[in-house]
Amino acid sequence: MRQVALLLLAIAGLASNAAAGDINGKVVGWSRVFLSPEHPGVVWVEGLPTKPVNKNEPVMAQRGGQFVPPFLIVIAGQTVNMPNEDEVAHNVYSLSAAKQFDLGYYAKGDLKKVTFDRPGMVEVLCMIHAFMRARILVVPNPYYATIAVDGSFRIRNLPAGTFTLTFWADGMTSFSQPVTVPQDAKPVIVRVSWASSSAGK
Ligand SMILES: [Cu+2]
Repeated sequence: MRQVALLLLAIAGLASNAAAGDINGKVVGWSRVFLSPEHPGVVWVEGLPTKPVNKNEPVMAQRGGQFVPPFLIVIAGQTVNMPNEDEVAHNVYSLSAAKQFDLGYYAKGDLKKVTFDRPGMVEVLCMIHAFMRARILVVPNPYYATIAVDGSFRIRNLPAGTFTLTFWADGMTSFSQPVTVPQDAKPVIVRVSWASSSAGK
């Protein structure tokens, strides 16, 4: 267990030409160990009403004995296409609290779909190939962003109000921080003092 100190600095609406309600933020203290293009951190907003379901259907394929991509972010209510593009059969399932499913045995060319209704992390596994694993992060609404390697992120077009930002990165314990989006789009700086988060799940 590694203790990692975190300093979060979130700056809302700093850029003068930003649309009212954009959040420009920066997480300070997450090293590149936790933030990389392949394994981005994610930040999302809680406390907003759910928008109409996003009808886009992202894809997580089985290809070359792996799930591709191995990490996918979806919005609650979205349906993910899970085609088998391999010559061999797979049996895709999850036991995660946010979504339990078992797609059964399916062969090359088959397409199965899973709808993710509840926010949370879903671990996707194959019953036939223990080395196959992937994760799907279900965020509550479209107000989310990936966190760049330098810690920066932007969430656009939020309504005014006070919300909770939740931060997640692979290997880090997620944490939350309130943020207020002003009516008048004046710059707002939100600082969080050093906090500790343990590496692990
Ligand atoms: Cu498999």
